[in-house]
This record gives sequence, structure tokens and C-alpha cells, in this order.
Amino acid sequence: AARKPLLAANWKMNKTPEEALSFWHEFSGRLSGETGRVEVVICPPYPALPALQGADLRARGVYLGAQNVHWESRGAFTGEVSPGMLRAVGCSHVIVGHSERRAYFGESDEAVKRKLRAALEEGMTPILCVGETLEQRTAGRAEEVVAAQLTAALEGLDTGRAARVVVAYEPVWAIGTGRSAESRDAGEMAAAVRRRLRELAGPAAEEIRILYGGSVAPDNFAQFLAEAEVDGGLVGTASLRPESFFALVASAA
Ligand code: G2H
Repeated sequence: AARKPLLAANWKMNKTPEEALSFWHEFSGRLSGETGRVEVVICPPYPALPALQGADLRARGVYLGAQNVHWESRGAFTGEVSPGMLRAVGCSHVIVGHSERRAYFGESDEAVKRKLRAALEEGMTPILCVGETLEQRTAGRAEEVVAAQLTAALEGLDTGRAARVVVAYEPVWAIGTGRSAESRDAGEMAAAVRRRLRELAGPAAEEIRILYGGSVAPDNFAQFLAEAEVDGGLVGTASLRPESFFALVASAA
């Protein structure tokens, strides 16, 4: 299948609008055609979105994404941001169900499902994060846990919409720890994700990009990309510096 590789920068709670722009100037200065071969998405904190919307990301083939979204379109939901609001500041992509949101902010499978559907409804590309904890992996339950997360989020979705989803497999124990998964384990998990996607979405499963995430760095990324079912990366720490994020983009292009 000709799936276009995707590289998404998840800046988490880092960078002011000014810092975001300075990253962009350095990063975009290095680009020379890579974005024709790899889909590049930058997901800054909400306050930096308008600044980046005003920069030349689209002209350079780079997409803007958010790190979270609420499922309702408006109303009394203090602190939340709707899909339409994200569209209005230039977001085409949005991360849903990141393990930090699930673990620190009590996001349930049900909430993740609603967010994913609301994003699709708004015409956005959701990047759905799934992954097991170390305890679950040690107990031999990694595939089962991830399959259940996929089912909860994607069951019953029509195939046209399912094809637009991106799945990020991020083993929780590998996130921000500097300890990435073994590429073979990541490859096996990505293959398990693909099998479940086929059960849930039929032929649309072949179009869904599966990313690996968890301490991706310029010196380990090629191994992950070499795995048949891994179509890119969701990158935290290594996306904060223009030179290391560019190195990742260049290696996928
Ligand atoms: C996993 C990843 C990006 P890091 O959360 O989502 O972060 O690359 O720092 O492990």
C-alpha cells in the first residue's frame, strides 16, 4: 500500500508563540522538498496556534495540529476548545487520547471516541494514540489492551471516515523516558494494530497510517520506519529542536 509517511511533532506544554515562531524559522529554513514525500504536522500548545497559522506553514507543505480537543461545538465547558475553534486557527490535525491525557486527566475510552468522532465531523485528521503500560506488557496483555483501545475508539465508524484516521502506537513506558521500544516489538505491535484495524474498518485499514511514538530520536528512527507496518512517528522531546526534528523528517523523506 502506498501510505505517505507522517511525522508529527507533539510539543506538549512547551514553547510560547514567540518560541514557536523561532522554531519555525529555523526548521523551515532547512526544508527543501521533503514535505512532498512526508506529511509533516506540528502540534504546538493552543496559544501558539494563531502565530503559526500566520506563518508560511501551508506554503511549505507543513500542517498544523492541536494536542487535544473537546467533542462539543460550544457551550459551558470551561477550559475546553472545540473542533471548529481549532479549524478557525488553521488546524487540520489533532492528537486524541494521548497517554498523558488518559493518565493525568482521566480521559476515558468513551471521551477519546467522542473526540475522534468530533474531529472527523469537522473534517480534521485525528491522530489516535494507543499503548500499553509496562505492567500490562509484563503481564503479556499488550496486544489485548491496544486492541481494546482501538475497538473503543473506532467501532462502527464508516469506512470513508476510518481511512482518514492516523493511529499512533506509543508504549507508555517508552514515553519521554529515553527508553524507546525495540524496533522489532514496535513492528509486532504495529502489525497487531493493522490486524485489528482490518477487523474494524475492512479495506480502509490499508490506508490508515500507523505511527510509532516513545523516545523517537534521529539515531533510532530509521529502525522503526523499516518495520513494514510503521508509517511514521509521533515525536515529543526530539521535536522541540529544529535540527533534530528536521533530521527525522529528512530520514523519512
Ligand atoms: C510520546 C512522545 C510524543 P517523546 O509521548 O507523543 O514523546 O518522544 O518525548 O517520548
